[in-house]
Amino acid sequence: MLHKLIRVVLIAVLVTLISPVSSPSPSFATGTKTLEQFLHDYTGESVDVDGYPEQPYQCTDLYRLYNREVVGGAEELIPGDGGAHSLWNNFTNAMSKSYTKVPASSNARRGDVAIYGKELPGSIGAGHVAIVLADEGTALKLLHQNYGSRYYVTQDSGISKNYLLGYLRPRQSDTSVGSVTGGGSTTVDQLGRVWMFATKANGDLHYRHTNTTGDSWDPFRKVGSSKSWSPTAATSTITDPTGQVWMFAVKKNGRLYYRHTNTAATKWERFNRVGSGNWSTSTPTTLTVDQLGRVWMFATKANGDLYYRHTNTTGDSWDPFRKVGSGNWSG
Ligand SMILES: [Ca+2]
Repeated sequence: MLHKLIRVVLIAVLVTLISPVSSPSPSFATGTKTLEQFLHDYTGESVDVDGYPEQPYQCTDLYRLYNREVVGGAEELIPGDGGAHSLWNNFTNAMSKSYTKVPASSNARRGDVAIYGKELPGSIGAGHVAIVLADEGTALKLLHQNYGSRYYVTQDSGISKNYLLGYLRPRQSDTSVGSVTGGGSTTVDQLGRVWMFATKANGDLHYRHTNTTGDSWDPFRKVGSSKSWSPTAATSTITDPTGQVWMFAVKKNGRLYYRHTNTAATKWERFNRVGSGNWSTSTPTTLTVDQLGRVWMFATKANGDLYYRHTNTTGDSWDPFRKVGSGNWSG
């Protein structure tokens, strides 16, 4: 029995070494939706956040929803004269906390906000705002509303860059993440998307994933409260056979949390706290999935006691924790 346990632990340790781990938290400080979920929720729908004007479905309504639900930016009215061009021409201090301005001559990234000027033909001096889905060179693939007299949200390729003022790039897509000691973690979901999690040295935890073809990234998203995660224990992540992506992370105060996505991996279920304890802030939780589809977790307490448990085959409940050996494991 002991040998078997040691073998399981060794395998788990090997898995950890091969695939780095990272840490999660209780709610988003930024947006609550991924771009994928946003596309799923609104493509083909008519959206209005202000009940204005007579024809209420503007391009700016979709921008405000994107800012609220995906970027998590400050909630405010469109500045200047209220036209979409004002998002660039009258960029506010509040907006600068969530976006950086990127010139129209730069390559766009998926998730950027594209803004067109007042001279855009047919815009009646308002310009246009849209979410970039892809940069096609001289044209863009965009998600937008009220384009070509369609008063609902569409995805269109081949939209010209003529009259483009520039892009507002969500600051979450800043790529300078990763702590010196904690490392990151990765998993591949059942759609073939690569997910990465990494904690900054200041305790900010970020993640993002590729599209299904692996040739572009969604914007970074910040997990839970700022600066609260242990920068010395990497987040742990794994995908189970039902398609759920799991993540475990320990806070600086030793509280360990986990959560997983739905089976389509389009949104997160709520966070759960693991036990009541004082977990190691330097040792990542180790995860593996067995042939029955059960998720196993191993975690070390601050005092060196090592525990493990696993889910049932449907992944909706855990076996009791068991302690490994007599303690004093490396923390
Ligand atoms: Ca409106």
